[in-house]
Amino acid sequence: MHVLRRRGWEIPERLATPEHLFFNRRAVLGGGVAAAAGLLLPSPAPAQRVADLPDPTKDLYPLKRNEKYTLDRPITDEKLNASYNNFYEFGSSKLIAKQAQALKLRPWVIKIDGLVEKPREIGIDDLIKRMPLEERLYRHRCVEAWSMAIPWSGFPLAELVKFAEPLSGAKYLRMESFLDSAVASGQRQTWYPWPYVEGLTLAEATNELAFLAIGAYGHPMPKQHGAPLRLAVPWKYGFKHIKSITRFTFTDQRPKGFWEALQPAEYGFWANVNPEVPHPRWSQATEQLIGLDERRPTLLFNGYAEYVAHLYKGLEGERLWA
Ligand SMILES: Nc1nc2c(c(=O)[nH]1)N[C@H]1C(S)=C(S)[C@@H](COP(=O)(O)O)O[C@H]1N2
Ligand SMILES: [Mo]
Repeated sequence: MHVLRRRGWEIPERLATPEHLFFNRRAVLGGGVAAAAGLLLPSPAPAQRVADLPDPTKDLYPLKRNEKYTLDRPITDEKLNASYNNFYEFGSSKLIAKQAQALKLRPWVIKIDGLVEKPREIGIDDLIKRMPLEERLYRHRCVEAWSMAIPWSGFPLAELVKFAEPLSGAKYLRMESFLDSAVASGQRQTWYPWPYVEGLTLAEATNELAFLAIGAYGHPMPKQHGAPLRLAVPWKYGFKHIKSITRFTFTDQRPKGFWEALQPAEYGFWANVNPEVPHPRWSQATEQLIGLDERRPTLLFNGYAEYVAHLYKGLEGERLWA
């Protein structure tokens, strides 16, 4: 069975057809692909077969590490990181890794719309092919006062912005996660404002630190970390790091994030890390390093001030730190 599925990837049709059309057609045609590949075996149900395809990005790894971004702490143990997650689509506990395996990663179509030259849809693999890939070591500081350090693989968000060709009126980038309550049980909890949304100013989105991750720890992104495409903005609290993105919208309206929509008294748009500004219910002065028996003082902008402090000049009157 494995060989059959693998060959499905190698047929010329895949190379000649935009990915999202290919997948859609394939799902419709079912056994047609196997027939085209000259295989006469009966094929399993199309939906099941699409979900079981091997990850087409796995041969990209390992990616070359960009040594510019260094850590002041060890990389978090991979197993721990993969079993301690926030992904409310799959429940409010940290133990959602198992449930998250229900997420189907292909086809994965990304919509780019709003104030752009030309709205478009692009399959994740077609997008990845166009982007300059690298590995970066980033700190991650959750608003809940714990932190990790992760080797992400991916590409600068600025490259996606360039690809999208925003119009001059675009001031913000709104990002949206997948919406599928059939696989994500948390999305059946209708009191949450699904889908998960986050936003950045265009100046933030094109800052060199803003990164779109497609992998972690030298391989494709585990589902629980937000495969196949997840944001990393390490100077901001963790909830800005939207997972499993399906849509990028360029707009002149400040986007309202999932947590801001749910609890505006506690969570806002900027959400920059600042140890001196407490959350309404707890201090942000220190953080627990996950996997290490250690609490450390939290750093302003999570230690990334030299890259991003200039973005907030003149905005001191705003609520920059929640
Ligand atoms: N779609 C989506 N993205 C999300 C979340 C979520 O619940 N849903 N949680 C956020 C929070 S609060 C954190 S701390 C990080 C956790 O990422 P990790 O599980 O890879 O550590 O994801 C962020 N992105
Ligand atoms: Mo978080």
